[in-house]
Amino acid sequence: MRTPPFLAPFGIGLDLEKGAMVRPKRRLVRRASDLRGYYADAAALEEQVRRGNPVHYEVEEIPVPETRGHLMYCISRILPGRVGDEFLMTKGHYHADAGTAEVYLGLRGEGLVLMKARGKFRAERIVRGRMVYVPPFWAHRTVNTGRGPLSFFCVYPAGAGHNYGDIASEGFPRRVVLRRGKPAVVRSS
Ligand code: M6P
Ligand code: ZN
Repeated sequence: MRTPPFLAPFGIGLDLEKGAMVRPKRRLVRRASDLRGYYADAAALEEQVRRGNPVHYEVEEIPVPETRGHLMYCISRILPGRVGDEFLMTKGHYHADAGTAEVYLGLRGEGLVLMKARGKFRAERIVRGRMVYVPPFWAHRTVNTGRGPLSFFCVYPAGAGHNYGDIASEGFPRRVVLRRGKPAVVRSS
């Protein structure tokens, strides 16, 4: 195993009210067109792509080396809205190094962290002041069920990597949809 790169300590600003990183150095922006194949209502997604291809979520980082020993941290912000009746969500992933965990801390808004592993499924609520622990081997996807943006802080081993392929092909066993005016977790058909 390689020795982690030696770095000087540093501090950064987090705007906890906005749920944003102060002066992020890297920003991952995912728009409707990046989410093709993830939502049940593909036609509703294409309609969004045609109508300006809006941003669905963003991840802000001041990155550290992506190697063992370091901890990557970020703030993710999922915009409010739906594709058809399904609430906006992240793609979701396993870690490429599957035996690595992740911690989320809710900063703003409300949502659910969907997790699956070895035939099991769990959904944990995420809101300001609530921490969600994603254990090793659990795929994770976050859904914004609120009327405003959902922001959360994340920390995970910097060498973990993202495995999207398995989720892109298998999906999650449940979806989060609007039913009678409220979010509901339903079986994926
Ligand atoms: C969280 C973390 C990030 C991830 C982001 C968006 O903040 O898990 O590592 O990139 O959510 O999720 P995804 O990569 O699944 O689109
Ligand atoms: Zn992760």
